[in-house]
Amino acid sequence: MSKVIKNGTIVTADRTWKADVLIKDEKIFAIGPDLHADHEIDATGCYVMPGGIDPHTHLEMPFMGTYSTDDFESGARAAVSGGTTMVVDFCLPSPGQSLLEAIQMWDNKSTRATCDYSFHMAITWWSEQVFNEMPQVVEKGITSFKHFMAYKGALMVDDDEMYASFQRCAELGALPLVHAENGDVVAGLQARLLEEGNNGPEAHAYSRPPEVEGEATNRAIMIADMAGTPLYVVHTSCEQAHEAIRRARQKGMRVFGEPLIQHLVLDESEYAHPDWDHAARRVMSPPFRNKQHQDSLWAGLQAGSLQVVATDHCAFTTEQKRFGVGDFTKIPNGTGGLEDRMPLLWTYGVKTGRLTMNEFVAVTSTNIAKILNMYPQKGAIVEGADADIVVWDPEAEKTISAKDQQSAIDYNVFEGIKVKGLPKTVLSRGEIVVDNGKVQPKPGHGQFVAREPHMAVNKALSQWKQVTAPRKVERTGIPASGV
Ligand code: DUC
Ligand code: ZN
Ligand code: ZN
Ligand code: ZN
Repeated sequence: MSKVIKNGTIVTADRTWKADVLIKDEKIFAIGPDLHADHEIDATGCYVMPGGIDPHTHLEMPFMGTYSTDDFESGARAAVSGGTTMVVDFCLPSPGQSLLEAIQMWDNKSTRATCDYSFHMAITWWSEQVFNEMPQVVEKGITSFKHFMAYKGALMVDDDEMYASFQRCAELGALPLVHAENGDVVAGLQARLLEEGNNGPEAHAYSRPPEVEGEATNRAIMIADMAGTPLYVVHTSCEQAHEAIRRARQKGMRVFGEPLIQHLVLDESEYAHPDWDHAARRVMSPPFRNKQHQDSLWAGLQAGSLQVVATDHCAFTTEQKRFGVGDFTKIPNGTGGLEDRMPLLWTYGVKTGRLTMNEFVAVTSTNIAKILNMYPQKGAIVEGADADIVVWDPEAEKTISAKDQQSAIDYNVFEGIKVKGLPKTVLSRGEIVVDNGKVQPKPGHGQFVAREPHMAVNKALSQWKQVTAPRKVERTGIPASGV
């Protein structure tokens, strides 16, 4: 059945114009005046934009002795209800586990997704096996590899391993990603804070100051430069990290930075809240920062030195957060945001005049589609693109509340915030998944999006070389214990 979105104003990353959009067989078939189809969607007074892409989610992920509560079903429902039509989730092998086996697990988890999805692969350990599996991962359409510079003793990779993996990425045309925090310093600060009797959620923020992020971001950028590869820095939360990215870009390096909506909207005062649960629910890494850091992130989005707004959606219930009563290092790290990213960014970005509507589309969809090499299948309103479209009502308002959210957790870190600008109708590959503000989940409709590698720097693949004495890695099973 063909569909047409009529009477709206199309907003893309590069232009704004009035036209109808005709959809056939999951794709955009035509764009122009006066189009007709079997089913008409009225977009009078609305903007018609590429569906959002959230390139940073952790759905049903084994982490810190538990699993994040939103899975691909509730997570994708939350995504579409907020205008996001694609997520890129982190496939996370436990140290010692085969990358291909981990993909199998993520394939099984994602079968009930309502919207399309792709994966990044996490490099949580380094060995000849990992080295040899990386090309096979790329062949499966997973062309980005995440490295944790924090979570020492669990997910963290050392510099020699990171350098070796970055070189491997360079020759495969894959994009390395980093979680940039100095894990050694964080571990030291955590131990000292606990020794001094600081065991509450506020100590989480003290243990991860902006300096640990700035240092690690600089280090990752320099290592990427020496390995000859671009770099994508996830959850850039502070001026120190932003400054490193700006400087690298000015030198001609392809380094990308990704602020989260949480860091743009919420600040460190949340951790001083007298209610333990309130503060613990907001524990994530990196932690929320002060106003100066927020201003830096907004400036980066405006100036183009930061390119993408994501969520790092990793949702834990209050009960799970309470694993850390008496020891903040055991509070599962993570917050939600999938559902609220686009309305919040519209409210705090477009409505305040910080971002144009076209910039809004760029940072919520188009830029990451280009960075991850899936443009214009995703992130575009052009003939032939997937019909992932949000009809956005700039006049619709709501107050964010856990009681009407799709996420499976029992609270919302944005509770009580008023947003103006909401999705009215959302299409995922031509299927209506939000109809007049009502979510119509289609579990299983979502498909895996395979991505091509970028042009490889060096097609002649290298041979395995041991970097230093092999790290002792024991199969820990799933979930990764102690992580
Ligand atoms: N940070 C979080 O807060 N949660 C998941 C992983 C991460 O790096
Ligand atoms: Zn007509
Ligand atoms: Zn991270
Ligand atoms: Zn993350």
